[in-house]
Amino acid sequence: MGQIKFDLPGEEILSPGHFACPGCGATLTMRYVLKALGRKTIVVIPACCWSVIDGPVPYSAAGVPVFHTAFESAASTASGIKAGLEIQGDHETTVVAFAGDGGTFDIGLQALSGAAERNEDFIYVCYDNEAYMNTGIQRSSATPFWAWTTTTPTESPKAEKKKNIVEILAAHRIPYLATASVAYPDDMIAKIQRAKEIKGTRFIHVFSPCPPGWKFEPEDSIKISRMAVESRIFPLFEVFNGRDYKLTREPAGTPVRDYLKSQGRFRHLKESDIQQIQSNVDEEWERLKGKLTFQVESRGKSHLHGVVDPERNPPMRRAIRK
Ligand SMILES: Cc1ncc(C[n+]2csc(CCOP(=O)(O)OP(=O)(O)O)c2C)c(N)n1
Ligand code: SF4
Ligand SMILES: [Mg+2]
Repeated sequence: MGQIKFDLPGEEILSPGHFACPGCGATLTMRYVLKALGRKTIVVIPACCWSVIDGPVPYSAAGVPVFHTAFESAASTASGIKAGLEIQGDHETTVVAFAGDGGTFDIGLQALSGAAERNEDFIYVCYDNEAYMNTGIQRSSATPFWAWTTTTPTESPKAEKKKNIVEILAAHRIPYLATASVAYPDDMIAKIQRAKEIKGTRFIHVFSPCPPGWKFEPEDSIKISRMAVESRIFPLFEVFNGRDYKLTREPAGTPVRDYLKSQGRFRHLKESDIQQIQSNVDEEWERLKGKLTFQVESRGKSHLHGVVDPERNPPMRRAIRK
């Protein structure tokens, strides 16, 4: 595949002196989030790899104020910080909860659901590396079906499917949610910038590869992320008000086999397991297709925007329906 070059907008806010492993998707995610939001941002980080990546006190690689909070409380802490800023008359600063999949799909879900139900005014970014990486690669409810982790060894890999966090958040009817991938930084930055313009709870679910946790070489992070999108394992889309679904990239529909073969955590899979995973992915894709409200945006041609509920949010340009 030829080289793709991007002109990434925005200032480089994340400093290079961080503690992440090479090829860390979670760190690229933070880099793009900060580029998209700028310096008037406060980041809330619960216990996760990013508690370490940011650096030891008094150092911080993030380049913006960071509030390190308890594992289960990213969404409630972000709600409180936003409320405090409002009381001080600061209506400008963006508050971002930045949490892993364990802190989002599992232990932080109650606080997140409460905040989403109240439509608290912050952006929640879940960097999903599909396990509890910081404590040694334990299974989370975001771990994919049949994957190896240290708590789901190859003799009994994870027998449950990945929890559909996007559908859970969509059921809260929040104004904006989107999936994003570090392999498509232009798409991710556009989504974060769109989220910034909307008031209320906004949720971004980012596919964030982890070389030591998934067992692959750091230089393959982007290739693997691209394979996840193109095989429809992790489609890129947006949901407005829990109702209007819009695909932002038409996936090629490549077989899941290449993706699975690229990582040691799937090394134990038999051909029948791969077929099972392919049929699971096909089923989810058909479900998603059935929900799409919008045409796919072809770069530089159409200008489709979602409809945001005017009662909860400032009006946006109307979308062109199918
Ligand atoms: C209440 C509580 N339980 C357990 C822990 C230990 N702990 C710290 S980070 C972490 C894993 C976090 O996983 P995830 O949210 O997926 O982020 P990642 O480490 O993968 O970046 C765990 C279990 C904790 N800090 N607090
Ligand atoms: S263990 Fe994974 S998520 Fe954590 S810093 Fe290393 S690459 Fe990033
Ligand atoms: Mg994780």
